Amino acid sequence: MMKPDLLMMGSYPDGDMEALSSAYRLHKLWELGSDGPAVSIRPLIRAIATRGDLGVDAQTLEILPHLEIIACYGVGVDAIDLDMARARGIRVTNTPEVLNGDVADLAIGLALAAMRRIPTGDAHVRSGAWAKGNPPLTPRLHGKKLGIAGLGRIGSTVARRFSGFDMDIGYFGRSPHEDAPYRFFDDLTALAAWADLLVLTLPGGAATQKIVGKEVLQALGPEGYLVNVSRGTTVDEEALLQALEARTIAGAGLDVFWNEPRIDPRFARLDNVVLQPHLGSATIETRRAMGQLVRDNLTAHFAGLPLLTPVI
Ligand code: 8YV
Repeated sequence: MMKPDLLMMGSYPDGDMEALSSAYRLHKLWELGSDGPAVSIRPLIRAIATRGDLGVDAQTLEILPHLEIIACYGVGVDAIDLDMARARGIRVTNTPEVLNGDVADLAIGLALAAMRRIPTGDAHVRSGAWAKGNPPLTPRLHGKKLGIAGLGRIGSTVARRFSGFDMDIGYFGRSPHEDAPYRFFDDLTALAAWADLLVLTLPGGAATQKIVGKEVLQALGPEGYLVNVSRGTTVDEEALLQALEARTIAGAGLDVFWNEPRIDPRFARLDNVVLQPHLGSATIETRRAMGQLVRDNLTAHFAGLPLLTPVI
C-alpha cells in the first residue's frame, strides 16, 4: 500500500525520523525551497508532523488541500492555526501528560539556579576566584511563597514538586480548582505581590500574550524571582528585560522566549538570569514518549481508529 505523504515542519530525533520514514513518504520542510512543497506534491500531503515550538499557519494550510491531520510533538499547540484547522475538519493531536514531570523538574532547576545563583558559583570555581573568597550570599528557596500562573497539568505537577520545599503555594487562573489545596488568586498582579517566586505554566496563545508585564513584575518586586517554562509570549519581554536590568525583580530562570532561537541579545549580558534553550521536555525518556504518541496518533488516524490525544 502507498505510504501516506507527510510534511515535517521540523526535525525529530533520529529514532523518530526512522520510524516515521518507514510508514510515510516524508517531505522535510527544511530541505525544501522557500516556497515549501512543490506544487505537484501539495495535493498529495495528507498529514503534517510539527513541534510545539514550530508554527503551522494559515498560509501552510491553504496550500495543502487534502490535509487530514496535524500531529504535534509537544503539548502546546498555540502555534497552529486551530481555527482554520477546525473549519476545514483537519484533526490536530498533541503529546500531553508525558512531559509534565520533565517540565516541572526544569522549573525546580531554574528556580534553584536563579535564586541560589548556581551558574555564578560554577563560574566562580572554574575561574579560580574561589581562592580569593566566596561569592555573595543568596536567598534560600525552601520555605518561601510560590505563585503558579496556570494550574493545569504541568502547573499541578510544579506545585507537587515545590511542595517538597515546604513552600506556601498560591495560583492564578480563570477559576479555582475545587480539589487544589492551594490559595487561589483571581488576579495575577495580586499573586505576584504575594509570591517570592512566580512560575509561569500558562498555555501560549492570544489569551495569555504578555499577561506578565510591567505591573506584574513590579508587584513581584526586588526580592522576587520569575521562572518561565510555558511560552515566551506570556511575558512582555521588553518589560522583563528592563525589570532585570533595573533589578525591579531579583532574577529569573527562563526556558522560553520570544523569537526563539534568536532571542534578544540583552539577555546574555545579564548576570541575574538563567537561560535555557527550550529544553523543558528534552529528556531521552520524554522525547521517546512524545515521538511514540505522534506516531500512534497518525497510525490511528490512517487506520480509521480513534485518536489517542486529540486537540480537535
Ligand atoms: C516542544 C513544547 O514541543 O510541549 C511543548 O509544547 O514546547 C516542547 O515540548 C519542543 O519544542 C519540541 O521540540
